[in-house]
Amino acid sequence: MSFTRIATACSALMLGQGCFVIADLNAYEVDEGCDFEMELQEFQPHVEERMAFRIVEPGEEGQPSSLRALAVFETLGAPNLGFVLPNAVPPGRHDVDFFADRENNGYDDPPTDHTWTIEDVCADPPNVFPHLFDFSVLEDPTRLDRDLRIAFTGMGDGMGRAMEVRVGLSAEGPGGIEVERTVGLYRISAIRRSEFEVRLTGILDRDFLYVVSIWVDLNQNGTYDNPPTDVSWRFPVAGINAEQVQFNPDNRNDDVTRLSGNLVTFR
Ligand SMILES: [Ca+2]
Ligand SMILES: [Ca+2]
Repeated sequence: MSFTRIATACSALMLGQGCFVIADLNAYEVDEGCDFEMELQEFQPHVEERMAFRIVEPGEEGQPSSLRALAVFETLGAPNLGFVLPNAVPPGRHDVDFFADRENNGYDDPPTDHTWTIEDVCADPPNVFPHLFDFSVLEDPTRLDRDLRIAFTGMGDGMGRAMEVRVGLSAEGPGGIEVERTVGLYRISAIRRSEFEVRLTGILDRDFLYVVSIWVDLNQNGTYDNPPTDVSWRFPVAGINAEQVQFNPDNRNDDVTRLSGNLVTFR
């Protein structure tokens, strides 16, 4: 079954009990922390590279920092772009450590990778950041005990299209699942294979329930459009099971989402 047929089928089900409309990710209520708002400028050297952004809580003296949220761009895809992770920064001072993974082999100290830190991300958002050659050695943060690993198959209909995976920490509220905090974003600028894996390391706790939203920019306009123009899915994942998630659009009967607005925007 194609992406489009899945979306149409589930849209019809929305009238009944099979699907439900999700909360607007851009409309999270922000607690004492803030949205993580980042704006990159003139990142031409890294358009074809993987980039990772870690929101970290600095440790007490001599202690390592702790990872609180993670955004990965596989690849960056554009020299000028902004993104917002709704309510991703918890209360208290948090920094963002980010790097361009120049050999696609994970973090290396500069100048092998290009690496930067912005302190206190909630102080003056958005964090507008022109490309600089003033690099910081990044600390390896303490992580939570679970990765999110999604094995994608049957993604041939999305070939060449951008795809996003969003991960929210969920709390159950009246009327069903309610997403409260963004802990992960994984963006693929163009799907290259029908089978691949997405992995966000150390952002989940085994004892919590999360909500994963996935969308594919089927019409390639760089903007999220409600199904069936684009396709999107949403499903809960328990932290304990987060390292063995299987995703094949032909085999799933998840709730089709109607996200509103993009987390990532190109300038
Ligand atoms: Ca590297
Ligand atoms: Ca679109």
